[in-house]
Amino acid sequence: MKTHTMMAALLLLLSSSFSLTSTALASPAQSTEKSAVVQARGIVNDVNLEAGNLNIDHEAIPALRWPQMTMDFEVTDKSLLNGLQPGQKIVFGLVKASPGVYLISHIKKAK
Ligand SMILES: [Cu+2]
Repeated sequence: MKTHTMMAALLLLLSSSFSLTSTALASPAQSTEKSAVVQARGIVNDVNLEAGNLNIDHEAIPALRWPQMTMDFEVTDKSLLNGLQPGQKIVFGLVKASPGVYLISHIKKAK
């Protein structure tokens, strides 16, 4: 399973080799992001009700410096997955569980 820990390390590596922007990654503004719910959009590929996770093709999430990608997410409550089908467009909220690990805390169907 992909994790954003590796992604973050890669992005850090890339940005520091290109310029001096690595100092921006340690800015105080980062700390306010940690407790916030980050909004994102995507399309459901697969839902696993028993495991409490789903695979999403998500759009880029600038607030987290994540590019567009396909990945698995766990949810904070399995009931969030009720009624979701592959192909469903969703708007969802991410909360930080641990460094580089985000859980989906809410899901809304989108058009
Ligand atoms: Cu991702």
